Amino acid sequence: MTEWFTETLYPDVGQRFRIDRILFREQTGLQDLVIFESARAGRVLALDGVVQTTEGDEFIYHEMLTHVPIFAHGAAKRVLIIGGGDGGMLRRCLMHRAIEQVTMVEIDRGVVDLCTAYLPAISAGAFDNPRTHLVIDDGAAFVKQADPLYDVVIVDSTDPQGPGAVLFTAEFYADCKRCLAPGGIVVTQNGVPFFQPDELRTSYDRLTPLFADVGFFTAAVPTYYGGPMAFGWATDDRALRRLTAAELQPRFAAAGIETRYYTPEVHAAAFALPRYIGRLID
Ligand code: AG3
Repeated sequence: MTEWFTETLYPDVGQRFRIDRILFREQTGLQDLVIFESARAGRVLALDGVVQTTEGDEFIYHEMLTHVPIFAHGAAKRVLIIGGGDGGMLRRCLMHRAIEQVTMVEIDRGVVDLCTAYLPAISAGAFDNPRTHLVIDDGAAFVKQADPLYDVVIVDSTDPQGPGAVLFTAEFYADCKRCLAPGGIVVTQNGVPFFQPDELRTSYDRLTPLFADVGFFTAAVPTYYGGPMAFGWATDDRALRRLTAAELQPRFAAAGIETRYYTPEVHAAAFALPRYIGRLID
């Protein structure tokens, strides 16, 4: 009998994966976690019925939420990741040799432990890096008391349901802003606008009173299906969003980082929004 994982993110449409092998399934105390093997996407992590990451396409999501703000900033030394339990974001940040410390605040230790055990290719040793500072805590509580020393804050959240909902509130965004060093940038996972238009609008409305420049960039991640995913961009430095591929190219070359999705051209182009997405925030 063929077994399927059917995603339950939307009430009326969904994607499914054939499960070739279940590697792990458990209630972590906070979330329902499953890791399974699929022919098309490799190993898949789902939380509460929603695909969070797959070996097959994690590079698109993780490269875009790290290299875009880090290269745009140009001199980032400290990065804060909220969430990101699989370690894919952490690994990409650590590729930047100029970054001195990456603090990652994950609410669910179970996710970190199980991903290290069953999805080791995603973190690839990042949790053992001496520049990694792993904190198991509620990200919303952490940003309330953290010092303002981060050049880039990356919100690698689930959708705004369950424990991740607080990471989309105005209060949380204000606290993120407070954690930024001058010239800092906040980036967020902001859903797939074709299916989740309200998520984009709500985040835009909550971020704009706080920052001089708020926008979105996109990338199509196949297993977050439904067209491009939107990533929120918030900073007080308006110039950072306008960097051209030619300006980014020397930074990328100097970093010597190998990528599979990110290029300076993709970076600059990612801020061009398809009309149906741009209209959501007009
Ligand atoms: N967090 C983003 C999952 C979003 C899925 N949502 C969706 N398809 N609308 C992933 C964590 C990976 N580090």
